[in-house]
Amino acid sequence: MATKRLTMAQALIEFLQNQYVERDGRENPFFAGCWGIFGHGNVAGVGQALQQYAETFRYYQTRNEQAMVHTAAAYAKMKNRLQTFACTTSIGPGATNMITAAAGATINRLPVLLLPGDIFAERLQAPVLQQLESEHSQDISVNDCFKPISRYWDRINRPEQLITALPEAMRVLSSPAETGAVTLALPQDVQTMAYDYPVELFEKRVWHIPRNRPDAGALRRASEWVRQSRQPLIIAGGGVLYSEATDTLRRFAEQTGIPVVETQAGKGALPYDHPAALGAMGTTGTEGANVIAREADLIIGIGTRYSDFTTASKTAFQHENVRFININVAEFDAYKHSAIPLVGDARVTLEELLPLLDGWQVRADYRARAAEYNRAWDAEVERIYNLEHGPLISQGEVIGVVNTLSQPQDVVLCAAGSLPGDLHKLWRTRDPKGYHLEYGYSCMGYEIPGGIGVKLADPEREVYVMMGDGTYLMMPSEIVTAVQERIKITILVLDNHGFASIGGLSKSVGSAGFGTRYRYRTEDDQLEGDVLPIDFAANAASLGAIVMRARSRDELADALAKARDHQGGPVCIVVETDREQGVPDYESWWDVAVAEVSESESVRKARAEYEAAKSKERHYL
Ligand SMILES: Cc1ncc(C[n+]2csc(CCOP(=O)(O)OP(=O)(O)O)c2C)c(N)n1
Ligand SMILES: [Mg+2]
Repeated sequence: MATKRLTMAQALIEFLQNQYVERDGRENPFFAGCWGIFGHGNVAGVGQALQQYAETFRYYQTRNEQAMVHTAAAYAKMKNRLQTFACTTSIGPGATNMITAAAGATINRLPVLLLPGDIFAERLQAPVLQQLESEHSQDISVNDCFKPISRYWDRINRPEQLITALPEAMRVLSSPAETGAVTLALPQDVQTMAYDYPVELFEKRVWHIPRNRPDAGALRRASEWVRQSRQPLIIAGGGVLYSEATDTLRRFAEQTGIPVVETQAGKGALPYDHPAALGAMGTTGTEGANVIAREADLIIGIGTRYSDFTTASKTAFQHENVRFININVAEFDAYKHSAIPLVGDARVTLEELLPLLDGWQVRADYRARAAEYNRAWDAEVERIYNLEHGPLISQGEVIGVVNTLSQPQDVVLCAAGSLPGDLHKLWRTRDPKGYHLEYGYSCMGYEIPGGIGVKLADPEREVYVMMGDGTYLMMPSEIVTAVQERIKITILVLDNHGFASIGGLSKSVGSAGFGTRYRYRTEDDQLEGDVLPIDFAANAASLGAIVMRARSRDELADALAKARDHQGGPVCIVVETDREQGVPDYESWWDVAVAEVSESESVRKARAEYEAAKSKERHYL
């Protein structure tokens, strides 16, 4: 057997650069490179190897390990999971900094390969700098914290263990059903150990991404349920986009007349102006989506995991005999709500279901009702886009200006705060990849690193990163990365002096917005003094971004035009918005548990309202 003598780290990088994926005849390398920060736990092992392979496997520097995992996940999302990055760190804090974003990747079902350095396998040196010791075992390090958030986890204690670990890592990363964060913990001494690896390990390997087909019996039963239904509704989730099933979905909706609503991850499945498009579903949904969902007797969930925002905390579907058909690559999701599980790829499953529905469609008045809701919703969007609110501009107007001045293929990106709900309702999507919300983990700080990932994945598109002031403060540091890599993203910071979203939530649970404003501490010990003097524009400028401030719609339009012309680095536009001018809710609810006992009258009142609303929650058995 021919062998090649390499360190474990060299073997790892040589393997990674030879992994490819193929779907529908299109093939590409699975890894676009490696992000990292070096410390003693990886500099001599993985660091040395990355230097050795630098010409064929690009290394990117991040400022914060959490950020680079967001970047990798956003990149993978934009690439419909067909390409991602590896991420290398030192041991200890460098490693655990990745945990938050790794959980985000796994929740959002996005592949990322994590390569945290680990404590010496040899152990003699213990406790090495940054080692958390355990009194009960020498077989534990902080990297064990990755276990519950990884879809595959391994520790490479001997160099030859790579030979069996790497194919498993690739199997999981490239599996549409299994994918998420994959962690290979790499003890710093083992990274540097040489071994005679079989040369086959380094040959080009293509992982074929399957389009699995559902069970024929389940398909037949599903088609019978559709034919029996009077008011069916399709919920399009992220799986529709990952499967590139949007054209098929459109044909399906047009032939059957079944209206379509969208989750955060599924927004863009149909263009906003398609007559079957009822827009956002659930807690942050449109009126049409939520009224039709309430009455629907059959829900066809496609590529959705039915988060509480989609089901309005299990209050969205109120028809006495509502039934579910779920199309999902993951059995786990397909079985939710006692559905007929169509375990399979969204595109081929819709292709197989459609002929079974030949000659059937919804009643004409139901089709017309959906089209009417689509038109009415667009009028509502138009109203909010043009509020002319003053003296400070409203968030809805900012969304309107950005949407109006962006091109159909441009990407809006967001993750946390009040913007995700408003964007879900208001953004007019014209392209399946034009709307990028990280709303599985809704992780503050995702936005700037996420924007970098999207731009790297598709440099032809303009990327609009929309974020609140709170989330900006979590991770502004990646502006430096965008400067370093000359990555053009347009960052819009909507400054409303703290957490408008959670402040509003706090009021709704009777707690008056406690602790959610960015204000000085007062003499009577309240965080209710003057507004904190944070200069976001100066902050962004200090990190190297081109900055502009906008106080009105005209100034914002002007700034966006200038931003479009600028190339080769990040632009940051800071807009002060009116915290109190929110976008309404439409026929929906979200379960946030309210204190059962309290001395506060407002909390007791909120609790009473809460119990009334909660009574509508249902099991779907
Ligand atoms: C890492 C993280 N911590 C906490 C939260 C909970 N949270 C959700 S929104 C929010 C406030 C966001 O503030 P900002 O970015 O200013 O947006 P706004 O609410 O003002 O629109 C918080 C604290 C979160 N989503 N992520
Ligand atoms: Mg804010």
